[in-house]
Amino acid sequence: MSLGKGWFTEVYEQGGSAFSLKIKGKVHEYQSRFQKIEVYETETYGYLMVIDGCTMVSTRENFFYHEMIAHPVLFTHPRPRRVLIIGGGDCGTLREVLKHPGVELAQQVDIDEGVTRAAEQYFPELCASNNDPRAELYFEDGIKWAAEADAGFYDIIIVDGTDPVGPGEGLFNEAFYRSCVRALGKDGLLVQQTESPLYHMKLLNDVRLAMKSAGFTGVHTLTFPQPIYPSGWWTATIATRSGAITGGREQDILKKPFETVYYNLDMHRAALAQPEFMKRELKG
Ligand code: SPD
Repeated sequence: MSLGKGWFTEVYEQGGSAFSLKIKGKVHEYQSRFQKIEVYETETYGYLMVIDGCTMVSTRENFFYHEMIAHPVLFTHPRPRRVLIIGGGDCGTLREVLKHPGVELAQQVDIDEGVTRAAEQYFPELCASNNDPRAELYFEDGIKWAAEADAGFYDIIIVDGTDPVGPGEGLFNEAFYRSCVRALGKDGLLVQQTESPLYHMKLLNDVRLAMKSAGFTGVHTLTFPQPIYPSGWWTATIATRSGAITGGREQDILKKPFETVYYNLDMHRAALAQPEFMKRELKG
């Protein structure tokens, strides 16, 4: 059976697989200087943002990604106050970061203003904290931003980029991680979306080794469901400026003063657990 008109399909050629959503129609299309941004209204997933043909966020399930890229790392750092988000233009990660009352400053640096403008229109719930006095939004090159940041300024850097092609490519290499090591304080942590554990083991290992070579002392890859991305399963890799990554601040997770849909202490522990093939194959 072939799906055509009335469906959005992202084909993942290397995996020999595809993901489709039934759509009512395309409601937004914008070719920015960097990439093509589209938004579809779907039958059952609300709105769907697509960049250069790849699914980014849907109304129905973005909580998996945004909660899991933000809360595990924020609940691992002993006292996160200054957070830098590189990418993240749909503002969903920013909203999760600002749920933490101890955060004093959250800067979001995305190269493409077009992503944020589309999110404001079709995903206003993700942009709900954009006017929080602790939030600063910049539309600049995150690689340059990290390279020019004051040494030791940030507690946490979250790299919420696209796949490692196009504008996102430079966020996956040692030179970028070196800038991040410099920009982080002594307990500093970086977390980055690192693609699918089923399809992208080489990339995962390249990233982990590059993080170590750049000066991070420990790396840990966590996994979580991601229904709209290739394979339906995704990773984020946390890197630490000093020591190793152990569990989170468990008492604080239990008492978290905000609502989540997916994240809790059990999910934090589950995300840190490593399946056998990852124990065998992960390097770094
Ligand atoms: N295959 C798509 C990977 C995109 C990861 N970033 C998504 C942005 C959500 N804030």
